[in-house]
This record gives sequence, structure tokens and C-alpha cells, in this order.
Amino acid sequence: MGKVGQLLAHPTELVAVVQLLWFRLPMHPQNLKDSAPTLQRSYELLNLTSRSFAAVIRELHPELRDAVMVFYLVLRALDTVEDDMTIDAKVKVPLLRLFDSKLDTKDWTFHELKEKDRAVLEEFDVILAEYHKLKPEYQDIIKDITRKMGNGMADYILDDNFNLNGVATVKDYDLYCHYVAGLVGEGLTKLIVLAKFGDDTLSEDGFERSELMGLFLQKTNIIRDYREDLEDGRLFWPKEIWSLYADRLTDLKEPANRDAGLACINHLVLNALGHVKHVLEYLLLVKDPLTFNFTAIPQVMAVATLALVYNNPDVFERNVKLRKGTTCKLILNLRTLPGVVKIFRQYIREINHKLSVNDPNYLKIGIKCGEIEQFCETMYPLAPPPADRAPRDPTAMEQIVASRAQVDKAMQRVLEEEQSNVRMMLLGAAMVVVGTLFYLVTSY
Ligand code: IN0
Repeated sequence: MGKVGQLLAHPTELVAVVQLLWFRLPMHPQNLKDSAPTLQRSYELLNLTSRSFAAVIRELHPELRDAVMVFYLVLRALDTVEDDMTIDAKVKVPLLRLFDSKLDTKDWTFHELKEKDRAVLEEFDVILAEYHKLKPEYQDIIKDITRKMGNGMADYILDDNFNLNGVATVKDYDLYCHYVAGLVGEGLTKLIVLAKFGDDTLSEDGFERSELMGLFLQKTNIIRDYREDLEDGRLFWPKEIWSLYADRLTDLKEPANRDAGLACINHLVLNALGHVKHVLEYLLLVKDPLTFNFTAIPQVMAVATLALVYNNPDVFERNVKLRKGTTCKLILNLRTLPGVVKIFRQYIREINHKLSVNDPNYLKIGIKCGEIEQFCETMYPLAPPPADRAPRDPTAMEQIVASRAQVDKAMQRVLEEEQSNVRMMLLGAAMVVVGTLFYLVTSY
């Protein structure tokens, strides 16, 4: 079924697409018309590299918007260098290690890549112009993460064992995800806390929760992208897990090994689900509503993707992706913490329902889903407390949840206003159609 057909088959998703495209009420509309050409071009580059996520960044509070945009583009440039298989390791490794020093220049560019996002390197001077306009504290954070990530990536390129055999243990898997995604979490958290958009405690745990936010996203990508990565000759599923199910990672895609393949996917999903509690704890501490949106959207997409790939043989056949309409519906409904917790609950239940007794991890996955449900229940109880329960002081969690209620209520009102505008528009459109038909029928 084509994309339009899919939308017509899911009317609530169609309404969500209409609402998101034409009825979103931006809190801080961005007007780039009178801005510097380098700022305009930077946002164009952002659009070229990631359309949907670019829209989320553009909606951030102006205090953080440009810093996150520059951070994203610098990381994208680093990632593009790492991904490009056409340049020699002798050029690539020093480039990655010294990439942070390019941020001290005003006009560095690089033209030797063949990757699809090479424009960010060919026009790196544009990004540099905007980087130097950021507050020095924001620049320092971006530079520090670029240095750590570039060195981490270079270590992997030099690691022959990694190149030949991929990721060996679950510890190595976590370390690889640390370099490419955990560090992004650390950088973003530093930016968010500095801008006073998140609770100070977000950066007082040695960046553990920030790290796990990144790991949850990256592990979901790695499970989903099995087919694509295999075709590119890259192995990110950890051997410690897949070797329980096959002698070679490529064997898992054979139809004859379907049960083993599915059990392996489910094992990896179980591993990723281990981070959900920390993700929800993190989101609880993001105070600014737009920053909340920005941090919550990728996480909600990730849990929806995990439910999609769970026990799904299509992972071995083709690229599995969420429908566009589903993405729009999720983005609309996650503007409040209770909305996010509800969506997490819904997908965890979906995984639990798909659970098969034949799965070797049947018990462990069931227990993990139960734990997450229980955690959601402590945040937003579905059932009221029993009438005979003795009065007690609120727990720390209940206090934080209560302190956010005002912000969440305000966001809920914006959401409802948009929905009522969409309904009015659809009603108007329906009346025009009916009126036209009536006119046509009666005039012939
Ligand atoms: C991201 C993350 C991201 C956003 C918000 C908070 C985060 C906290 C910790 C770590 C990462 C966080 O989000 C993007 C989302 C994205 O780019 N989505 C793609 C869709 C897709 O399937 O790839 C899109 O085109 O919309 C993300 O995936 N990464 C990322 C990179 C830079 C920054 Cl500043 C933020 C990449 C990664 C590897 C997961 C960290």
C-alpha cells in the first residue's frame, strides 16, 4: 500500500498529519528572513540531513535552538567522516582525532568525501560562523564532546578485531554506543542544564541517565538496521548475544533459522528495555516544555520502533520503519509527561502481548515489562489509592510529578486548542463537499 493509502486506512493518523502540518501553534516562531546568510544556510543543511528532527530542533526555545542546531551539524560532520569508506584510514584517523581543533578555525572545509551528507563538510565554514556566535560556555561543551567522540571513533577504526568480527561482548556494545550516542546525551544535558531548562540533578549523576538516553536510541537503531548494516559490511549486534542463537550473524536471516533469529532480536530488545526506567527518570527532570518535546520525541519513537521490531521477521528481509502517520500521531501526543508515560506503557504492553512461551527469554522479558509498567504506575497511577490506605507523605517521585503538573496542564490546553481547530477545519471541509454535491445533484 502506498503512503496515501496507508494514511486513508488510519484516519486518526491522517488527522494527526493535518494537525502537525498546518495547525501546530509554535511557541517561539522562527523567522530566518532577516538573519545572517550563514544561519539560514545552517538550518538548510540541518533540513537536508534530517527533515523530521530538524523540525523538532527549530521548535526549541531561542536560548537553546542555535546551539543544538550547531551541535547536531558538527556531530553529523564527524559521523559522515567516520561512515565514508572511500577515504584511507591514514587520512581518516587523524581527521577524526583532530576534528575538535577545526572548531578553532573560521574557514575549514573538506571536499574529499563521497557520502550523502558530505555538504556539511564542504560547507563547514558556514557552521563555523554560527559556532563562533554561540555563548563561549556552549562552544566549550560542543568542542569537548567532539574531541571525545572523534577519538572514540578513531580507536574503533584502528581496532582490527572490531573491523573483522564486529562487536564482541555486551560491554563492548555499550562502549561503542557510548562513543556515538552516550556522549551526545552528556553534551545535550550540559547544554540543557546551563540554559536552566532542566533540573540541576540531571548532571549530578555522572551523566549516567544522559548516557542511557543515548544508548536506548542507538541500540534501537542497531536492532532495526540489521539488514542495512549487513549490506554495508558492518556488524553491531554483539557476538555475546547472537552466538547463543547462530554460528554466524548472517545465518540469522535465513528462513530456516527463523525461530533463532526472532529469539535473538527479542534478546536484544530485552537488553535495550533495561534503559527505559532511566529514560523516564530523565524526562521527569526536563522542565522547559519545548526542551521536553525535543528530548522525548526520539525516545518515544525508539520505544515504538522496539515494539515494531520485536518478534518481527521483516527485520531480516528489509528496512522496518514506523509509518509517517504514526510518527505524527506520537509527536502530537507526547507534549506532556503523562502523555509520554501513557505511550511508553502502550508499547510495553504491545511487546508483552507479543511474548511467546517458546521464547528462551520469555520469563525475563515478561518480568522486565512488568517492572516498567510498575514504574509508570508509580509516576502516574491508573487506579486511585485504596480508600483505607493510611495518609502518608508524598514520595520524592510524587513531589516531582506534582511540581510539573502546571506545565503539563498548559501544554495539554495548547494541544486541545489545536485539535479543536483541526476539527473545525475538517467540519468546514466536509460541509463544502456536501454543499457542492447537493448543488450538483439539485441543479441537474
Ligand atoms: C540526537 C538524538 C537526541 C535527541 C534528544 C535528546 C537526546 C539525548 C541523548 C542522546 C541523543 C538525543 O536524537 C536524534 C534523533 C534523530 O536524528 N532522528 C532521525 C530519525 C532516525 O531514524 O535516524 C531523524 O531523521 O529524525 C538522533 O538519533 N541522534 C542525535 C544526534 C545528535 C543530537 Cl544533538 C541528538 C543520533 C544518535 C546516534 C542516536 C545520538
